[in-house]
Amino acid sequence: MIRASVLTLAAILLIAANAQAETGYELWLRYRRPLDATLLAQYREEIRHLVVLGSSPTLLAAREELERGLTGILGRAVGVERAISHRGFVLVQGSGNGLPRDITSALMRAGGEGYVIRAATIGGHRGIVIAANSDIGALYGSFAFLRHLQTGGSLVGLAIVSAPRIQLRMLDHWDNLNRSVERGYAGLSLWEWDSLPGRLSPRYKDYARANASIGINGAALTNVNANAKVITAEYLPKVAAIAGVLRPYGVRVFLTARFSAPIEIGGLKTADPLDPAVREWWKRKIDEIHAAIPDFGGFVVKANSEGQPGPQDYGRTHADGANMFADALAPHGGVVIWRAFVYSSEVPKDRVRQAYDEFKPLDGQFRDNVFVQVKNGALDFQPREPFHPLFGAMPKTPLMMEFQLTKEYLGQDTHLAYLGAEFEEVLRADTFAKGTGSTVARVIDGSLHGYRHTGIAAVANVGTDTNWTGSNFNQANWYAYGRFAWNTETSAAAIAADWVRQTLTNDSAAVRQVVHAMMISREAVVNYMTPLGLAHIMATGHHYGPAPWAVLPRADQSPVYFHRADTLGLGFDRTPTGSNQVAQYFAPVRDRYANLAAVPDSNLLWFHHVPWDYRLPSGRILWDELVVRYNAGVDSVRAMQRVWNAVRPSIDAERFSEVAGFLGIQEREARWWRDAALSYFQTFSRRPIPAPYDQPAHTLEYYRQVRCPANRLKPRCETVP
Ligand code: BDP
Repeated sequence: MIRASVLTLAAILLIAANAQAETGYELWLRYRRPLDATLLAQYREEIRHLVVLGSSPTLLAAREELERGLTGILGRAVGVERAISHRGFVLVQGSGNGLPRDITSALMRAGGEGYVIRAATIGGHRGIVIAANSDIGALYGSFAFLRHLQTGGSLVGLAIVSAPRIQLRMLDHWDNLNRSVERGYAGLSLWEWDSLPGRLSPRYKDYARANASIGINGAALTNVNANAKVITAEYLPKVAAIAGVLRPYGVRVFLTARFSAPIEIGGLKTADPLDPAVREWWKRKIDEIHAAIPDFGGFVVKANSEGQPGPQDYGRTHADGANMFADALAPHGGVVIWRAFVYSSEVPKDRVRQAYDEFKPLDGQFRDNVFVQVKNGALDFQPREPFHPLFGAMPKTPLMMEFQLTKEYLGQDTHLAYLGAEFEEVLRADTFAKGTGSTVARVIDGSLHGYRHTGIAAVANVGTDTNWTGSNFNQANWYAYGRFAWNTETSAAAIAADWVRQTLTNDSAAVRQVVHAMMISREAVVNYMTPLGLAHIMATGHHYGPAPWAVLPRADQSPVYFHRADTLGLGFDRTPTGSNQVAQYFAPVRDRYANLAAVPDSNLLWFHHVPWDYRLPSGRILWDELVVRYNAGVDSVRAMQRVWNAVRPSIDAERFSEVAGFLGIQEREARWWRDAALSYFQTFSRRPIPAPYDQPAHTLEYYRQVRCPANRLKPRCETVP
């Protein structure tokens, strides 16, 4: 009896020691021992000591990460040695010096930032080589090796070569200097401006590690709705301190430039980009920034959009504005990232036409070090949009992609929506700019038009929440973005599987199920929020929850402007009989979108105003199809809940219950979306919700009264049914 309880106690202590609390803070860099005993035995056999050749800060970072990672994965310390002396080495170096010929020739395919990971015999000893043509490549290779182990990869015949397809892989923070985050749902801004540069939060380094582990190499620290203060002498030392922590991890710092800064902080009377005094002011300012941050990446600029100042205030073009910055940044090797998200103060006939109409004519007028950054769709980060027509339309201007990780319109912190599926859909879309195969991926990786430089960006979803991203599953979007930025041709499902293995569990059956749930999650959100090509029917301001009925003072901010429901039908006519926005696409995309019989269901109401009784390829009329889709969205969330419950034995208690709680909210809110939207659209269609589908739980009036607090930090809507 006594013996049994001693044993039980010992067992409990052992379990407790193994099961570290899973707060989510470690992200995908958890480095737990593999579940599979054979694999663990192989790793222990083949990995015995670490040899890192070189002592740059970047190689020290690689060594530190490998020590940490290998210790965790092997469950024992790994010796660090100066040279290979026996079998089981892991050799890391940022050059091909002294390596076997198969490795040096593989390095020719690795480029400046890529890496080679290979099983090798050196000096008669067997081991593994992680080599690159630069120290940062060696760091990326070290992370890739750890990922290989974390995802259960074998060491037998190991031979990996990898290089990024896109040069600049950015994370854009929309962080304000008061530490609030525009569209942030994960706590405060990571940047602790008040205590910088004196105190460096340990988070800065962990943030840099996470980015480097997925290949992100640039971070714009501040909001596109910029504050000129960040480039004053008061703030530059603070920025420099952050840059100092990120530098060894290959992450260069960028800032957002407020176009009117010469007036606001420079005492000038104008910010006219052709005014010599203004140009001189920016030149000096940029020299000053570079003196503080020698590898400063450049500026991200939002101009003449949503009330932000810009060159058009002085009768100048976007090119005039961008080129002014470009000229001042060029001597330092900096770039200007000029955003194409322009949303003017005049109400246009069709808001989604604007970026193309303003930017396309400027192709060829930008300096060499200018990027134009284009959102994935022409409206604004909706659950689904057709790809932006500017992709393919500016062969002489390097276009950067801008995705949004923070899920402003996809349920924010609470709803599970894996964006890998969206990245894949957009990147694989064919623009037909140069015939078949002119994918968006090939536009931004530069191979279609021979761009002189290439880039991709995503609006970050990180903050001070312990788990970084508000919910554990939102981490997957940060991760997937980095992996797609490195390799645009990768698959969302493969990335999801890696993330689950690194982050949640290595149990193969559970991995399959969770990946399935992730892969249906984005379509679920599309279905219960904006099926069949609907868009922007979210509540005003915070964009959380449904308000298709909302009419705002400005037409093109109103849901009714976007869905155009009337007694005849639903949807925005963008064909030649309407705004003719379809003309911005190349043939045959344009013809397909313009043709009601050919347009994909997923974009139907984006391009057409469709009669309620129009029959879809499913055989159902529009109204019935809408009912089916809204219900499919709810059903998918329930399916995700079932998956989550089924994998419970494989998931730690902390994260299991966090996710289960959020899925509960999501299920309730999916029904809220469905019932609110259908009861509203029903006032136009005047058709019944067919059996066997649920009737709305409440009256339309009830849904119209539901309020969410305007400034949601961790908001919950009042009376969600
Ligand atoms: C919209 C956001 C707004 C941003 C804007 C932008 O609602 O907060 O400032 O995009 O991208 O999605 O500039």
